[in-house]
Amino acid sequence: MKTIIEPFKIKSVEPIYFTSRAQRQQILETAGYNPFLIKAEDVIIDLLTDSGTSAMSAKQWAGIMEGDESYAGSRSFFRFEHTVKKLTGFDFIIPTHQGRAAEKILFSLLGGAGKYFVSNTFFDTTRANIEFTGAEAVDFLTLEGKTPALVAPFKGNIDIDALAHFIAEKGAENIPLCMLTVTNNSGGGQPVSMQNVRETSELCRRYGIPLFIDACRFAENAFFIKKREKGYENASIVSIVQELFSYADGCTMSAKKDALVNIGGFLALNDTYLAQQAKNMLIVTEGFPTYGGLAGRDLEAIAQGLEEVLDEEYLKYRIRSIEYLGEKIHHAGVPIMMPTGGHAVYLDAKAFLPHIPPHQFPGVALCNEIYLEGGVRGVEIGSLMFGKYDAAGRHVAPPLELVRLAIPRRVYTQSHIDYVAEVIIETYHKKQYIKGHKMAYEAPLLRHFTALLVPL
Ligand code: P61
Repeated sequence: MKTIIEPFKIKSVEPIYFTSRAQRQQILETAGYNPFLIKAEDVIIDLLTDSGTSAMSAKQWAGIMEGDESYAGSRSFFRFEHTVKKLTGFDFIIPTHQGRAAEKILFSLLGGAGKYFVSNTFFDTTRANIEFTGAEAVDFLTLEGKTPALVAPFKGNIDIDALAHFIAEKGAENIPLCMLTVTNNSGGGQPVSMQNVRETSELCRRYGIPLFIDACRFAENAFFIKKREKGYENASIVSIVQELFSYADGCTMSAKKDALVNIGGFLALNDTYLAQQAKNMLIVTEGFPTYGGLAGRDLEAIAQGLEEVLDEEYLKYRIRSIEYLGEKIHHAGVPIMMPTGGHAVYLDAKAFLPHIPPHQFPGVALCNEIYLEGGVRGVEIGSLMFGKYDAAGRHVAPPLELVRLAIPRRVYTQSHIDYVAEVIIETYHKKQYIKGHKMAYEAPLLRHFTALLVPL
């Protein structure tokens, strides 16, 4: 059969509340034109994030009941630890309440003024945790990855030559760590090839720089390797995952993505001394090392989710459902990041709204218009999230202005996605009437969460 179906049945449902266009106009105004400040109940289809929004399986819910809530030495921890070790091969597994808590610990230990951290692209929380220590976060995405309309198999790759040049210029002693984000969330959910991971690892090892994986979407990345990289056609997803981690010295993970849970994360690593320091900090900020920032039941659900996410039928459906939305709107002329990535369709707001300059936040304007049109919530990944000011106070735009429509795992059906496509295409037909926004309030770090804006 040609039709790829959801490889699950639905046992429990939640209502969707409908709003009128006039209501949504009012809601937007009240929210300061910032989609993060809209109440979830006022959203018809919520594509703000794929993080923590997965539907858990019956087996995960059963695991919730099975959770061992002992303070120390919980059985659930050992199940969690065993599963993570089997996949990553790392020696020390440290549970945290979510991804950024793992980042906070890692970068507090390695960071500081005068240090440089390098990556294909750091996600915003990672970048913020680095900058918070006084260090600099530097991205080396390939030119391919910065070209939205270009179709290429591994647009998440790091530019190895640029990285080598940077290491030679700054000195390896000033670069405590290199991180590869798989898939590359800020760059369109694009995968990183095994070859690129291997070559990055070789380069880093030559200079004694530890390589870490930001592993949030490791299974989706592995599926792309299987489908697109020569030599992996017949490899199992597990073996691809294991090979990928074998090139690294550690990872940070937000379990809220590919572990199919609503909360959780971990730091995993091989260095005994660093692991000891990390555990000491964990005790101060998160909790005892056999629960971190989590309950025993959360550890059970993560362990179960990490097994389920490796199912190839699931990954086939998952990647196809993203591609399906991308195909529909692309055929209608909507400019998107090509090809579609692992967890989201990214609209190219620069091409969608060429009349709105970056300092007027084209991505935010587009998000708000899509919400107004059909109650669909996406997230801007562009000047609001990543824009900076130079010494003269001028706005410095990031290379891409995107709107991400992130698809929660196992939550929406095909007709929900058809509805989203219709809303996007309708918005595209009205594009010339969409207006830019200006900032009314911004916080000094991660400003997009709380910013208030007004349409021009
Ligand atoms: C997301 F609007 N991502 O994509 P935590 N690394 C990577 C992530 O994608 C990531 C984290 C680390 C989110 C949630 C989110 O401004 C935003 O478990 C590649 O969320 O701490 C999270 O993992 C951090 C959305 C985060 C945002 C920050 O939607």
